[in-house]
Formats: sequence, structure tokens, C-alpha cells
Amino acid sequence: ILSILLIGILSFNQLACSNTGGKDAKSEKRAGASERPNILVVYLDDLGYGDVSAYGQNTLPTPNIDALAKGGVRFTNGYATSATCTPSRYGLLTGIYPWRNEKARILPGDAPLLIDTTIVTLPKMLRNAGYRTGVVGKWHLGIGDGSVDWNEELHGNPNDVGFDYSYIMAATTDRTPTVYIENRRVVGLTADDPIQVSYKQNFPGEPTAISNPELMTKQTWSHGHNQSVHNGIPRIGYQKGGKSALWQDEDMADVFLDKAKAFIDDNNPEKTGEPFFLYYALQQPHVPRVPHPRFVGKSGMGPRGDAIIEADWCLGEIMKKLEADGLAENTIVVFSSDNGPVLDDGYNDDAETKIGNHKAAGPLRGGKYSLFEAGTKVPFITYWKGHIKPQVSDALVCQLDLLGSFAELVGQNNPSEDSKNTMAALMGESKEGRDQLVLEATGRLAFRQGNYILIPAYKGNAVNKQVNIETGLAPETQLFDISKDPGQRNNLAKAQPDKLAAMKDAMQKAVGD
Ligand code: NG6
Ligand code: CA
Repeated sequence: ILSILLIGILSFNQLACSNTGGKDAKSEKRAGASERPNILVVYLDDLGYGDVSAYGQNTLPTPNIDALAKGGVRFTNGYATSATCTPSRYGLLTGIYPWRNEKARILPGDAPLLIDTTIVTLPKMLRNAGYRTGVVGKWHLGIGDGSVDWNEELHGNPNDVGFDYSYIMAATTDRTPTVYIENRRVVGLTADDPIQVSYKQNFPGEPTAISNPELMTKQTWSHGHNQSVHNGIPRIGYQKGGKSALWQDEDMADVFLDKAKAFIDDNNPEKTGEPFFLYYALQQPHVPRVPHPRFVGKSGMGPRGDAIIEADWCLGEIMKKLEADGLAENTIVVFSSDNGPVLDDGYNDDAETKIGNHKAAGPLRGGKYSLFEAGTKVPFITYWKGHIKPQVSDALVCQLDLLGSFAELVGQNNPSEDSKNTMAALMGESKEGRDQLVLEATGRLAFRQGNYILIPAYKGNAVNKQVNIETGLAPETQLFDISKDPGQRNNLAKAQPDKLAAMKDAMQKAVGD
């Protein structure tokens, strides 16, 4: 019996080792229509590499994320494409490098839809494979054509780029309009009190955080965020009216969780005969951090830590839901974050003063907005009960590749050259992901190949003083070997001229002219 077991283990290993991109038995099998698991992408906003206990120092309890990591593949080289939200989400949903689209920058709340409605996005590709698709949570990819009337039916929204169902906030929790949108309608509007939104000027007579600072009963701003005030919290952008539709920040986690669960109920494959894809985009721990009162004080780190504990709870609830409905063995879960961490992102919420020993970026340098590692290297976990062998993987994986990878899983064509099929790495069957990756922060690019990272010389401040984060920008070229120097302290550009030249060459080829 022992020898049979051994042979079993050996052949499993051989399969795993030989799987370096070519089609093997497993991927052949996957390409068959027989394997169409539900897909759940749980995506946090500004969660840092070190914020999760499984990645960090056990300073912040994240038991549900840790359980996912323990039962799945915990990637130590998992990346968002970008160090800010809009471009990362664009990369995730289109499989196209966001730097190819000049408009893929942090969008205002009234920006037009960024995604071309004619391309095959991740949800469209899955829909072509018979999936029912939904998005719940943060959108931040624009809506409409730039002249949206929020009181009318909305066009150019998630439902026009591949989602059958959407329940979203338009942009961010700190931007107007502070309302939920279900499919094509703002939720809860009444005809007698229409909502108006502007990013150009205030509406005559409406208070702002500047004119009426006494309205800021819950949080005050440290930079930016001094326009319209809603729920005692100042925001970016102006809005007027729509009182019955305005969200209560404290309830947002529960609202999105309920909608995510309802989507699973409505789209249970036992009922529909088809699998589902749910993109569950949580708002935490982006500013303003306003967790429900039952989480307040739980972290000892103020609202930022409390919001992360709340998000961890949300993940736990959605996993419980999958278990309770008998879907856990038939659902692949991907957990990640859109960009790295920031403490003071514009509100006085004690994030810096109460952080204690916790290191939101873990051992990495930089943070949100940064070309250094902490900007784009994020927690990245895949979990599929009974299918994925628990492990830690150092394979280079990126959210950009979910499109190409899932296309292979469900037997569809991969519509994007940028998006690579790294399904074997995502499944923990191979330690080989991509061999190179272009990274982006506020419009500038860096390049990773193997264990080296090249940051070309850029003009600009070395530190973004508002948020107190090193940008990675420097007048000289930077080259790091992150296998030896994960904190990017030792610039090898002078010591390794041949490597530098090879990296520059490879980056140029990857980026084009
Ligand atoms: C910045 C905001 C910041 C945050 C960010 C977007 C100011 C001063 N700062 O412009 O608070 O909203 O945009 O974050 O306004 S992201 O995660 O959606 O990219
Ligand atoms: Ca973000």
C-alpha cells in the first residue's frame, strides 16, 4: 500500500514540475466544459502586504483571511498592476495593462466609463462560457459618457461591460455621489429630491467642509476632502439633494455583504444550472474608514485597523455562505487588494498615531502611490476546497492574468495578449507564473523580471509628503534583487552594469517605445 501511495505522490509531483506552460493532462481536462467552478474574487481597497496576519506580524487579527491562506495558495509575489485603484481594477477586469490607456488614472466620481464596451472583459469572457456574472462593491471605473443625470437610467455602467448584475458605489467612499447604484438606478431616490453631482463647482447655497466645518462631526480632513459633507464626513466632489438615497458609511460593509450573499442565492448553480462569477469589491480599508460600531475599538489601531477586522469578518461570512449552500467545493476564490497601504490618506483618523508596531507594508518599501514594492505587491491568495493543495508559492502572479488564466480554465479564448495563462501557478500545480511584469504607479512604470526590479530614472519627489510615502522616484536608475533585498535598499545599478543593460532592454521590449 505504501508503494502505491509513493507512486501516487511521485506522479503528482512530476505533473506539477513538468507543468511549465505547455498543456498537460490537467489543463487538457480543465479545458473541457466539465470544469466550470463558480468564481469569487474578493478584492479589498488599499489593504497592504503586511496588514494580513498570514503575511505579517500577527499584530492585526485577520483569522478569516489567514484561514483562506492556510487552506489555499498564499502567494508571496502576487501583484496588482498598479499602485492606485482605477488602473488596478482596469487591469483586473480587462486583462490589459492600464498604462496602455492614458485615462486609467484615479477617476473622479462623475468620470465617464473607462472600459471600452466592445472588448471581451473578464466577466464577458465568463459569460460567453455560460457564467452568470455580478459585481458588488466599489466600482471606480467611471459611469456613462461624462454627462450623467444620476436620476435617470444609467448607461455605460458595469452592466455594459459584462456584468448581469451590479450593486456598486460609483467611485470611492470619499467621493460623491455617496449613493448605491443597483443595475441602472441609484437606490432609494425619490422624485421630489433629485441628486446633483459636480466636480467643477459647488451648488449655490450648499455647505462645504470649508464654509461649515461644524458639519464634520465624525471625521475631519487632513488634505483634500474639503468639499461636500455627508454623514459628518467631508468628501471630494460636490453634491446636492438625493437625501433619501445617501448611504450610511457605518452600514456599507453589511449592505455589500448582504447583496453579495443575495447574488449567490439568486445564482446558485443548483437552481440555474450555470456557474456564477462574483466580483466582491469591498471598500475597506480605504478612507474614510467608518466601520460598523460593532467593530469599533477592536484593533486598538483606530478606524483603519477596525475596518480591516470588519473586512476580514465579511470574508468569513461569505465563506460560511459558500459552505452552508454546499458550494465550497465548487467555487474557486481569489483574494487580493487593488494597491498597497496608506495611513494618512486625507483624514485625521489616527491611522498614523495608533499604528504601534504594525507594519502595513510588511518588509516592503513604499506604499500606495509608490513604484517601490509596497505599491503593487499585495496579499494574493487562491483557494478551492478539495482542489488546491495548501502551500506558500513564490510564483510571480498578477491580477492582470485572471482573464487569461480563467479563459483556459473554462475553455474560452484569451482575448488579451497582456494577460497570461498562469492557471497552473494559481492552482498551486506549478511554481512558475509569469517571468516578467510591468508595474505602474501614478503613470510611471517599473519592470520586474525574475527577481530583479528596474525603476528607470524619473523626475519627481522622492517622498509624497501628504501621505508620507516614498514614491520610488529618483534621478538615477534603480536596480534591485528582491530575493536578497526585499526592502529595496541596495541599488545594484552601478555594481551590475550587464544586468542593468539586460533589464533596460527587456523593459523596453515589454513596454514598446
Ligand atoms: C486621492 C485622494 C485619496 C484617495 C485616492 C484614491 C486626495 C488628497 N487624496 O486623490 O484620499 O481617494 O485619490 O484612492 O484627494 S484609490 O484607492 O481609489 O486609488
Ligand atoms: Ca485602492
